Amino acid sequence: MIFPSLALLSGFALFSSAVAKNTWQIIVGNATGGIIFTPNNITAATGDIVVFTFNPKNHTVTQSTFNSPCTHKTYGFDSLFYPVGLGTTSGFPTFNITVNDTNPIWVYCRQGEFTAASHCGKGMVFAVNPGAEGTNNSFSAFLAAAKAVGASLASSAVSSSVSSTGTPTLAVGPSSNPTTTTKGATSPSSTIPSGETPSTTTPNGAISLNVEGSLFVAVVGMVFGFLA
Ligand SMILES: *[C@@H]1O[C@H](CO)[C@@H](O)[C@H](O)[C@H]1NC(C)=O
Ligand SMILES: *[C@@H]1O[C@H](CO)[C@@H](O)[C@H](O)[C@H]1NC(C)=O
Ligand SMILES: *[C@@H]1O[C@H](CO)[C@@H](O)[C@H](O)[C@H]1NC(C)=O
Ligand SMILES: *[C@@H]1O[C@H](CO)[C@@H](O)[C@H](O)[C@H]1NC(C)=O
Ligand SMILES: *[C@@H]1O[C@H](CO)[C@@H](O)[C@H](O)[C@H]1NC(C)=O
Ligand SMILES: *[C@@H]1O[C@H](CO)[C@@H](O)[C@H](O)[C@H]1NC(C)=O
Ligand SMILES: [Cu+2]
Repeated sequence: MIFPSLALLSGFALFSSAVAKNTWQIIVGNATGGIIFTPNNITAATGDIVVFTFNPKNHTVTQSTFNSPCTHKTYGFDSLFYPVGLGTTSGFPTFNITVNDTNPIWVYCRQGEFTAASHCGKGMVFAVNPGAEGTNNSFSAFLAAAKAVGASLASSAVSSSVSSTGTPTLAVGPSSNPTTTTKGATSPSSTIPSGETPSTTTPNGAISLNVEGSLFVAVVGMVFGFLA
């Protein structure tokens, strides 16, 4: 009997498509130490899986709320820190979330949280199912809210440095850092910039920018070195 078999097969096919899951690939950071999620927003269905792949630097994937874009949502997910050395080309660690409904999911990186070095404050945010462009919970509104947090942190860092007369102390290296907050499938590398830890942030936003600028030059040099 052929017909029952076909009916069974087509029934199975319908069932399969009903539960089919999409897997979304999100790059956290980039090869040159960028402070970025790529892509930074997706429209996903219930049951979809979002796979975050950690590129160089030392980022997290942490859930926030629209209204507090750079603060860990109570009971929200958090990947913890994944340090990946510059120049790493394989074996990147990953972190997955499952999309359980079609409500927006707001995400940020909490490196440098609550300081002028905040990655979130520099725009390192991501969203699943944000509102449409032009609505009050669009991705661009979320990004703007994150950057406003960053601007506020930078201006309070500058104003606090006005009253500071001491020389900024720069801790070198990750040796004093708690290991409990780091889950590294890739071993930490000495090429991770010291500016990636809260203890190394300077009280002056302008100094941070200069550090970033010279880091970028160094990184570009390294990348060309690797490619050459
Ligand atoms: C990495 O991201 C930064 C933004 O943080 C960007 O300026 C840079 O061009 C990116 N690098 C690559 C190789 O895409
Ligand atoms: C994340 O999802 C991908 C694709 O489904 C899978 O290959 C991988 O094992 C998952 N990783 C974890 C840590 O669950
Ligand atoms: C989806 O539900 C699972 C199981 O309850 C939970 O562990 C996970 O964090 C949820 N995903 C999100 C994005 O909240
Ligand atoms: C967006 O506006 C609606 C009313 O139009 C309101 O109920 C909702 O709370 C607002 N959402 C945000 C994130 O401001
Ligand atoms: C949201 O993602 C889409 C697709 O990657 C992109 O074209 C768009 O620029 C993103 N929106 C913002 C505000 O960055
Ligand atoms: C990654 O960043 C966290 C938070 O700033 C820090 O505690 C940890 O030591 C860093 N890891 C490395 C290897 O730099
Ligand atoms: Cu980050």
